[in-house]
Amino acid sequence: MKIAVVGATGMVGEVMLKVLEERSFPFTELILVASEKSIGKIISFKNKDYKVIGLAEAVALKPDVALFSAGGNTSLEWAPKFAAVGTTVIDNSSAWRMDLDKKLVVPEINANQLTKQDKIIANPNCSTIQMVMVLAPLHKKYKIKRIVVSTYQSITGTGLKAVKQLENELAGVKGEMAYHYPIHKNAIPHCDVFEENGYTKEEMKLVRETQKILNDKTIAVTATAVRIPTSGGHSEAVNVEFENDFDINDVRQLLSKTDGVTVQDNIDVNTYPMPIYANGKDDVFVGRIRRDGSQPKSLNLWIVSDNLRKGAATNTIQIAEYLLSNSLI
Ligand code: 11C
Repeated sequence: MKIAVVGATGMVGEVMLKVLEERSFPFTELILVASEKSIGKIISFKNKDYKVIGLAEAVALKPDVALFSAGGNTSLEWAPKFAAVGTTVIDNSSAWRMDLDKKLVVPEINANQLTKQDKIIANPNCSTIQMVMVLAPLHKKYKIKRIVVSTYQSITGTGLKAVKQLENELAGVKGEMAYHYPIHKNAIPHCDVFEENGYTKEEMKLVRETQKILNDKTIAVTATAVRIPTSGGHSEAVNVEFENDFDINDVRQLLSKTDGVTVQDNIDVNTYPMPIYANGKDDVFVGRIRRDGSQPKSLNLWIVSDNLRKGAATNTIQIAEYLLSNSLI
């Protein structure tokens, strides 16, 4: 079992290595891959040093599975080359998510669709993963009609350049900007690029990916994605309207029994999810669970998760674990 991590020097790549180690993912060979400028770097994993190699060299080694987090363009060019030598690619970028032939997988929800023929598998966007983890069981029971979501996204979702921007601002140092504006003491309603319809690509991922993962194009979704100066996780205020009415205690009970979801909801003692709690954890946290009094059959939720873990690295590795335990690789 040879495993490659493509984008091993990036923020998600680093967390992938941590998660592989924590979960004792069973491999015989670890291949660390990055772009030209990082080739030759040494990365330590379980007290052993590994030299980072380039993409062409990695393809020639024919890994059984490659965990990609190296950006959309790298995925578009290189995932097919790995697939052609028999590697199963699990890709974190947005490159393949909406491709009709590719599966978009959150293991707790739809890993059962996977087959041996799936050589490029897409990992959803972080803000989508945490939302559908909570909404999938509710959709099954009450059928969702419409979702209104506003996100409060961590700078770590943008990458190292954004983390550096905030550090520079805090230190009062001028430096390279990841955003058009300062992020310290700010909230920027602009995640990823704008599309022609006036929404950002991040907002449209919440629309399109949710429908694909929940396998229901009738679900109406509208989103506003905002960047805030936090690390540790993305937060989301979610309003959901259902076809069928619910009992609020049943909703709480259902969510507390859902694998990968932790209910943190006790306003009497000020308990609710926050990025400082989610940071470094694999679960998705949900709280502020309450009926929307302004219209029937509607619910308000507050959902928080570590965007680099369940939103990226952990979900990818869970897909690999599923493939392995079902003899699909
Ligand atoms: C963000 N969600 O927080 C993004 C990061 O489509 O995989 C991941 C981008 C993606 O900005």
